[in-house]
Amino acid sequence: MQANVSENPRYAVVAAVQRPTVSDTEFEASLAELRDLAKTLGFKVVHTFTQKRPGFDTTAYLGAGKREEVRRFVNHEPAIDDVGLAASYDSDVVIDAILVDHEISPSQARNLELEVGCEVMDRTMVILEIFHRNARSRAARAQVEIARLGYMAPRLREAAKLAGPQGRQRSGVGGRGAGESHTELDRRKIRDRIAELQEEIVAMDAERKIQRSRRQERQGLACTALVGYTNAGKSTLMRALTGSEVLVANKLFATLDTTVRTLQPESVPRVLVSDTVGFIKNLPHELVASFKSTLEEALDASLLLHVVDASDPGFERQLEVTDTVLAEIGASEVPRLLVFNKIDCVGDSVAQDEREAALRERYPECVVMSARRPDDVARLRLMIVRFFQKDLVETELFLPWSAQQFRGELYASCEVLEERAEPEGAVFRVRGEHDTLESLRARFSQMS
Ligand SMILES: Nc1nc2c(ncn2[C@@H]2O[C@H](COP(=O)(O)OP(=O)(O)O)[C@@H](O)[C@H]2O)c(=O)[nH]1
Ligand SMILES: [Mg+2]
Repeated sequence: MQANVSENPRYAVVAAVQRPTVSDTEFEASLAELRDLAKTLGFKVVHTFTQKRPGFDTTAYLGAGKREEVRRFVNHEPAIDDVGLAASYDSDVVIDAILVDHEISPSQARNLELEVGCEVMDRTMVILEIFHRNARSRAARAQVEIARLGYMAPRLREAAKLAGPQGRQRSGVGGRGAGESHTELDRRKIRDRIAELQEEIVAMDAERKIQRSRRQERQGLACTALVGYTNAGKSTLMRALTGSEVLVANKLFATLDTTVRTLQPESVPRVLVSDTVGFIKNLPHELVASFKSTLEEALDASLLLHVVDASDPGFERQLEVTDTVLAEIGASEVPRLLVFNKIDCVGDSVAQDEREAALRERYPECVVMSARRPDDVARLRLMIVRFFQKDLVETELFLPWSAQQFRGELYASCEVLEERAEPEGAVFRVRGEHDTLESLRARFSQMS
């Protein structure tokens, strides 16, 4: 996901209505999550507008006064009551979007867009865009397209109204992809397309399972994937573990994206780390299927790093949901390392020690750490490497002096722990895969 953080920053404001049934804590948590999601899309959120209302009316999500406040803010006009909002961001910044923390109706969106003068994206659209960017397999792409079509269908007519007789296309994120190419389609065509995609998914399902097992066998790659809720620190850990921004130049992944990198410093075997689309606390139910299929790519990993924000009061529930969903997509069999991150965010050092002890007691195999502490990251790296080395064996190989041209190959195919010279040649103490080492041994013995 990190790779998609936009080349040129775009700016947005967030707006949300708090209804009486929603507690302050819930409301704040949802807003914080929306801001995280916005960041994932490359938006810089410059302000959050909130309002308490008993409900929404059918045409307007925000009240008239609030809409005017947002309009003035977005258009760099002074605030009405001199609250000083307009001065809180640079005058040359252009606000590209207003992000609304609910799924709003097409007409609510259209009205707000007309009034404020910039694109409106609701929570569902923000999430759909993230899935769209993260869906890599054909099945995931199809699933996300279904969700997008379902979402866009009722909005197309509103978009057409907004565009006016010239048929101007909506710009920006919301108008791209499924939206853009389907503006002319009527609802029947959308239904047909959805049905077609669903058939494709069924057909792909079988094929995909075969591909996955083949892919792993063939490549023999050591892959680990980071899974967990948005904001748990997956991308931060990914960066800390892989260090460089260098793309993995492996054919399998080169076409995908930069969310796959090599564990650094490199190990034997070389370990690939991949980031996945994060779990979302307030995931609209119509997006569940596309979320799961986007996450399914985590199944290609041999080890899952389940990252949990230890400082989040709701972490236990998140942990359960993650486990359940992983089971639903068939990932229960994939070995898993439970990583409690952000321990540095839990109060003072006494509180941190207490939390760590409690976590260790409850989840004996877990890692408790902070992605901000290099020692912790190094420790996690070692655990990952150990996992992939557990099937490796140690042995000694003898290479005659007359066959030193094989040194390079030896070093490339296993880890050399020690090397010593003997009268007839060099003896290497090595660690590697059993089969690899035995085939080397067989060849070296022919040399003497
Ligand atoms: N204090 C602290 N902050 C962290 C830690 N890990 C991540 N963060 C911060 O938490 C926020 C979310 O991290 P990110 O990696 O984007 O989470 P993701 O959504 O799981 O990819 C960022 O602001 C990070 O800088 C940690 O261990 N300690
Ligand atoms: Mg991330």
